[in-house]
Amino acid sequence: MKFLHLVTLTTAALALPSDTRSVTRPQAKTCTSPKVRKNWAKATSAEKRSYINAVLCLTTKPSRLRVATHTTLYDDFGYVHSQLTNPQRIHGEPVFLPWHRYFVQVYEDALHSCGYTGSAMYWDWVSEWAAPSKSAVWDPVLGFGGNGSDSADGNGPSKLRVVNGPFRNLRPTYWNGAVDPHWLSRDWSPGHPEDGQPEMIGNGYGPGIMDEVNSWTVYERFHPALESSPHGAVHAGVGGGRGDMGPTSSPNDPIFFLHHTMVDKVWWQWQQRDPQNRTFAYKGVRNDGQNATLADVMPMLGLAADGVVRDYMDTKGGALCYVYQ
Ligand SMILES: [Cu+2]
Repeated sequence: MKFLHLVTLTTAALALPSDTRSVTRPQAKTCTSPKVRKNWAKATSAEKRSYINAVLCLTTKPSRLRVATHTTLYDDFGYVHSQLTNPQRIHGEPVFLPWHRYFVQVYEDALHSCGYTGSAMYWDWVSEWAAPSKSAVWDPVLGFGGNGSDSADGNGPSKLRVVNGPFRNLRPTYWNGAVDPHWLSRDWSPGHPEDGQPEMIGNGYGPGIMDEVNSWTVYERFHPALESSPHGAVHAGVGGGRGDMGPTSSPNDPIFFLHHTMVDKVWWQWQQRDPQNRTFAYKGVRNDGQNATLADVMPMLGLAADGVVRDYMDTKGGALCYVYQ
């Protein structure tokens, strides 16, 4: 029943993409002391511990969606992302950037409900592209653990269980839209030194690609460049074929949010280079064939209120109040 209800809601939202009646608009407020989003590698041990504990705490909170029994608030993020990817409503179209910006904010708010007082943090893969596996984000104590292993107990050969770190006993419920409880998995892409290719498809987010992405001056060119590589390369580099970062349920891997906070930082920096022209620059063709507008509604399927694109363009206005370090 609940599932059918959700499907109905989704269909209605598709039919009325600019309908704002069911949407919560932010109260008029000024952003006087924006939160500062930090690089994970530069955060203090106490900040990292607090973040990790809050992520684990999400697995103890009841689901806001209740679409399957025994799911938690942790699972809701993978579920919502999966549902909105099939049919495709949040990738390959202009809403990709503001929707994921909103999604990261919803996640940060959820972490706050678990005692975390800091801001979202990012994995700076732009500066770590040459040796991504050496990043502090994979630390087994103050990070997210490392690669998966096919010799580990549990998942069988189709998913490589993460064997160390604070999330080694994490059991996400969904896999690519289906109920399929499994251990958190990663399948890092190997490097090919003979071809000068770094591990985890590092050249997909190296200086050459980033210069190209940042060279675009209009949103309708900048957005697709950012979404394909680097964004897609990081998903594929970490998730491979047998890890959670690959399929549509990629928010199962807590690194997803550090990755998407970095994507958001790259967009923010692009906006900052010409704030007058770029803060509200939003253009392109939606997957339904219509032109994208700032009044477009961004669905959250009950995880949070649906949002309006305009409220998520300026990180120091509308529904948001943060900057990047
Ligand atoms: Cu996504």
